[in-house]
Amino acid sequence: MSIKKVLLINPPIYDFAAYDFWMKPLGLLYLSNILKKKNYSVSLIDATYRQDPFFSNVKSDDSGRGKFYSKEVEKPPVLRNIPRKYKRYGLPRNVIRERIKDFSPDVVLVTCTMTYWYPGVIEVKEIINSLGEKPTLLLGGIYPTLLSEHAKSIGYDRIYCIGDNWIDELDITIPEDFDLFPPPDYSHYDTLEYAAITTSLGCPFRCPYCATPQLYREKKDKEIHQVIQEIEFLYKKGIHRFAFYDDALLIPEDRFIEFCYGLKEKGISATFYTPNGLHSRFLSKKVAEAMMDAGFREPRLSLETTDETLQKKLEFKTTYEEFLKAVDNLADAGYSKSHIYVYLLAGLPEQDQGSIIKSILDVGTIGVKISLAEFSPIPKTPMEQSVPDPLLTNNSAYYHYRGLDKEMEFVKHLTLCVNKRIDLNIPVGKLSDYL
Ligand code: B12
Ligand code: SF4
Repeated sequence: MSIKKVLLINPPIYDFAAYDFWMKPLGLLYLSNILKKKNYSVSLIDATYRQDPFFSNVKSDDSGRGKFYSKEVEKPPVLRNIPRKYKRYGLPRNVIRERIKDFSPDVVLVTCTMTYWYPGVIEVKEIINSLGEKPTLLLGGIYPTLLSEHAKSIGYDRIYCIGDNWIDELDITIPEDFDLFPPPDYSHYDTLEYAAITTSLGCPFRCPYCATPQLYREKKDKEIHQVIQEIEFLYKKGIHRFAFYDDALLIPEDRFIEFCYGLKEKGISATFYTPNGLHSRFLSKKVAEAMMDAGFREPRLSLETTDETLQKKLEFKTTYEEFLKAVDNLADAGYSKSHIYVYLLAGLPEQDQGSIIKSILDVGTIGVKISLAEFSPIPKTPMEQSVPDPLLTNNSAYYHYRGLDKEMEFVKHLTLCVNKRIDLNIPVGKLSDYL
């Protein structure tokens, strides 16, 4: 029998916290168009699509973000001691089951973005097993790429890592060259508050805590006129918010500036977001002006720490001076400092609490807001750690596992207070003000 129907599934999320921070299964959306070119009939079940007709009363903020539908679930034994609620986010199991049954696929492609989200992958397998007819079940994405042996043990018919470009069961190739990728296929969604988009895959830096260098040997760019076309197409369909998934959007600088002016030339008057931190070193005056002009809002910068010794260990992605210059450039281009967010890493090995606190106060003092990213060790990176179960590398579980609850609670509290003071235009002051 020849294969006709292919179902793409973005599974529900099992986590202590999850928020629709412009989250879309971009990998599956590219695959959808690759499959359609080969005349497959393709359908998508995105369990975390908040505008799904199943949900009612969905609220979003001004930027299109919002809470997922969730239900508390029992913690797996390895997480039992974590003093937080564990939840399942997304469409209920029976809804997913019915939709799979209705479509009756020949092949099912499941993705998984975070290594510790594998319980959703197991759930999809269980649902499929409970159905009469058994489609071919394939798993791909970041989880199987970083944790192949673990992923194999779940029992899918086959797993695909990033770089395994030939999909045997479907007779399709994921192009090696990002230029040859089709646009992401957003036709599966009736309503969209935003679209995720990327102009590139990979990053030229090699930060020891990050998986990107393990996923992509080098940075691969798409021709900017192609990305502009993709955005224009969606814009004409009424989508006016875009979130970039690039790891290194500003590199090279000239390409980014050309991109911004290209958007303007096409008359695209949308709002653009950068949920992944921007590289301060490349945020020149010209880049800041182009960003402002094109409609980039709430820019997010990567800094990680203001501690120079630690910065050296993190391979100098950016220096504090470069970061200060980037903030000045953004402010000169018209961004209010209180609308600029800065990623700081907390809970790194060899990072004591004093160093995190100092970073928070340093950054707060210049009047920009802090976004705290909790460190968790990622498989295959130089900072990988051996843990009894990948679930323990969940960023909300790992610091508990290391006995750092009190310290992390305090730095999170400090971040909230500092951000509040910035909103209220009150001087950030010193540590003793917060004790
Ligand atoms: C965009 C992004 C986000 C977005 C949302 C992503 C999403 N949809 O869930 C935001 C900004 C919200 C985010 C948040 C976080 N992220 Co993030 N994020 C990324 C990023 C940059 C890109 C992912 C992506 O969509 N890539 C583009 C698509 C096209 O690639 P893809 O999904 O791999 O798909 C390709 C292939 O895999 C294949 N494919 C995919 N599925 C399938 C299925 C089959 C069957 C087949 C054959 C093929 C296939 O097809 C595609 C074509 O090439 C990655 C890094 C990276 N460069 O991958 C980090 C990454 C996934 N994030 C990471 C982390 C740590 C986080 C945070 C925890 C950060 C923090 N400390 O706060 C949070 C957690 C969020 C939460 N709990 O809700 C880690 C993952 C860690 C882990 N243990 O797995 C990564 C790898 C970055 C890193 N630091 O190393 N993230
Ligand atoms: S600059 Fe960002 S994406 Fe690139 S390796 Fe470092 S942390 Fe990863």
